[in-house]
Amino acid sequence: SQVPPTVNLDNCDREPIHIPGAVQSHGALLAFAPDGTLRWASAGAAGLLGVALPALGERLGSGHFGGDAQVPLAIAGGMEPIEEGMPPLQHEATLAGRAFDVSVHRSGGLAVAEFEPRRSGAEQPGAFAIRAHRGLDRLRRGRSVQELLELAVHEIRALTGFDRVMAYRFRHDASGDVVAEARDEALEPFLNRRYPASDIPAQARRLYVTNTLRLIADVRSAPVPLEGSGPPLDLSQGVLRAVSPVHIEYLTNLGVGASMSVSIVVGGRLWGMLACHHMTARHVPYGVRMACDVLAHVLAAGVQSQLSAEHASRVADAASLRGHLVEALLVGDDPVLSLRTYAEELRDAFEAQAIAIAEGGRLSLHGDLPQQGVQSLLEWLRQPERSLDSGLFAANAHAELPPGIAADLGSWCGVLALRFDEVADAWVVILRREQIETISWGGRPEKQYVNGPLGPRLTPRGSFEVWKETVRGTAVPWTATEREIARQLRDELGRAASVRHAELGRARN
Ligand code: BLA
Repeated sequence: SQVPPTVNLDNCDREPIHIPGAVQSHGALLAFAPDGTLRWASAGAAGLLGVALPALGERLGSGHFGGDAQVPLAIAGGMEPIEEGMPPLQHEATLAGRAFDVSVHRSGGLAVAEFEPRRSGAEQPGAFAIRAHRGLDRLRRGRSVQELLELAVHEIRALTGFDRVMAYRFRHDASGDVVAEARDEALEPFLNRRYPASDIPAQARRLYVTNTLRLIADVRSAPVPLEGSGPPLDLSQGVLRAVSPVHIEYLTNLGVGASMSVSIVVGGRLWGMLACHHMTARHVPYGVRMACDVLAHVLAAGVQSQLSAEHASRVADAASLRGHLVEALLVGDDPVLSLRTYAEELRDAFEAQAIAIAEGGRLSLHGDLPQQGVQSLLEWLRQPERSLDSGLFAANAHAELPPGIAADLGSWCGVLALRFDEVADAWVVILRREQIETISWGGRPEKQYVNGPLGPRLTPRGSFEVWKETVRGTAVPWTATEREIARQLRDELGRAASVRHAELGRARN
């Protein structure tokens, strides 16, 4: 087997999951060289397919595949039009009277054919196509990112019958939130839970950008080894690739019997996933999986356009708020009083939790802020050696502030400070709380999970505890857009302040 002898919590981001040397047990894999020589076969493939196959190292002949030339032709088809790394081509085959879905792709110069038996009694393709089409139609009506995700989890659940379907949205640091969920009422809700980046290691995320759907049909069944020789077979584009044992333990601890996830790729990045659980084994037919994949593509396109719209409206709102602030500053006598009127709008525009406005020794606080902490922060910022980047200071961790100030600020770890008037020493300080303070664990505390050999880490609660450790003393970082909005705010308030000083000067003369 290609799997390192011990995959554990410390090395699982280096586990080569693309070459597991095994497939899942619900199908069979055969890999042929261009001359028709069988190079790799999953153990017991002939039995699962019910036909004679060439021995390893032998070439395909007329006696194989029940004499049906269609199958070898389909496999050979995988050599010609598809390049390495491209998704599989799809075929159907009937072997010994049983129907199979056959996915063929190219890997390491070989044509890799993966066979999945079709369940009898499956829905008629025509009826299914109509259902899938209606689902897509409903999805297209989503008018916000949240609405799109809620529609998507319901549609995927309706198409597949999974016990639980979640929309998982990645955050700035690759941790993720369950932001929508459709589930069997009997199951504990996972909505609003947050998981650390390490629950889906980097190599898995990279793989999921190109291979956007994977099914783990039976978590409890042992993987079937590949037999053959040569360099390990890369199954990145495969549909039967055996799953990392660490992830199997996670799913087992959760009591999950089958899992499917579909990537939501936005702008070439893994933006989120639709993650499905079934409490028992579940083989989702290839055609249904493809419909889910199409749905995820439509979803991703919808998300992308909603995100651009949200960005545009945020920038526009900020511009109009700036207009109000400048006007207030110009007509009012007292900058602190003038800006104070807009404290709540400012706070919301920056998705912050508090605002401080200062001029000289005066300080106006909005939100549950410690006065001493803000005062010592301002004293520190005022020091001439503090080189502000065009009048702006941004931090999102206690570690970026002197320890004494961090201690005085308590749970306020995110600081975006702008000095808009050097003469009057006037500041707007926007503050965010520690991430831990802004989210609570959504699960029932009494819910006990069974632990596997790697312990409680691989359970939702263990996972959440890990997330808390990794973000202690940090706030959500300020985005490029927010810094830009802050810079523009500083510039325009600065100009308004100069105008005021000039007018006051004239009035005095
Ligand atoms: C893969 N981890 C995954 C996947 C998900 C998660 C959705 C995609 C595979 C799938 O469809 O099941 C994570 N799944 C979750 C989370 C929830 C969920 C958070 O349902 C919450 C309800 N996993 C760990 C740790 C490691 C790890 C600590 O928790 C390693 C240190 C590894 N996760 C891991 C690996 C994969 C994975 C290696 C890739 C599996 C594969 O494709 O082979």
